[in-house]
Amino acid sequence: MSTLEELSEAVQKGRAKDVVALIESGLAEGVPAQQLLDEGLLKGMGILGARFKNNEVFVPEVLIAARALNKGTEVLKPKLIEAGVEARGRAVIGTVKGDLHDIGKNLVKMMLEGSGFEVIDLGVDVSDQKFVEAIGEHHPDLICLSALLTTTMGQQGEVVKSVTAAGLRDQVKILVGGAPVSQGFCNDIGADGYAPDAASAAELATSLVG
Ligand code: B1M
Repeated sequence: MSTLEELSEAVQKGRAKDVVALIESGLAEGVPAQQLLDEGLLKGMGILGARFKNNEVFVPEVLIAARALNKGTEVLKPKLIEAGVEARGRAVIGTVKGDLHDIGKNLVKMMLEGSGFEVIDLGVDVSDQKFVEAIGEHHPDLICLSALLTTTMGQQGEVVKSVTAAGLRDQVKILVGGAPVSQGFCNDIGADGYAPDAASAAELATSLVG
């Protein structure tokens, strides 16, 4: 079995120590960090996600796998982020209220940092009011909203409404993303931009702020 296959297996089994060890040995062998992320960590989570959908595995297994994946991305982070990038702006990021999924948000955060943004991470289950308060506190250029559930994506619209009601809409750009979100949805709720993945989110953030 190749390092990438072993890594995918280790994520599916939620073996955090193995995940970290395999990434370290993969990097030492010269496997690119992006390949370890895409073809190891995220591939493993994709396979587990399909099994989750088919009721072959349940929330505890997926949760343990997600923790292992997050440990792995911590090790990869310095390799994925280019050193010494000039500061571009400040972003506040969070997963919206009612939603606990943070893997995608963490990747977007990492790519933003890699593009020179200072990122304030509000975590998961963040209410529209918390985002409004964060604008007052941190004065960001951008607010980044992640949602993974069809039942929580509407919260992104609530954030846009609350930021507008607070009279702060012209001070920040609002960027949305997450598996059920689309460009059409972004237009409907009046956000400034939608990105399908973490790398495009960082590119879009740069162009919105620039
Ligand atoms: Co959840 N879950 N989950 N889950 N879970 C999904 C999302 C689901 C599709 C699984 C399924 O049924 N096939 C389904 C949603 C169905 C729907 O609404 N359409 C689902 C469900 C139903 C649930 C629960 C309701 C299950 C239950 O309890 N019965 C529950 C809800 C809990 C809650 O949030 N209130 C639940 C719970 C969980 C766990 C806690 C067990 C765990 C999360 C752990 C964690 O995040 N720390 C979990 C996981 C891991 C998943 C799957 C398997 C994987 C999600 C993931 O991390 N993908 C997922 C199925 C799947 O996707 N195959 C599933 C990898 C990640 C890198 O991708 O997050 O899409 P993603 O991020 C991408 C892009 O979307 C984009 O960039 C990222 C990287 O390129 N992106 C942005 C994300 N945010 C962005 C923001 C941007 C721009 C781009 O700009 C700001």
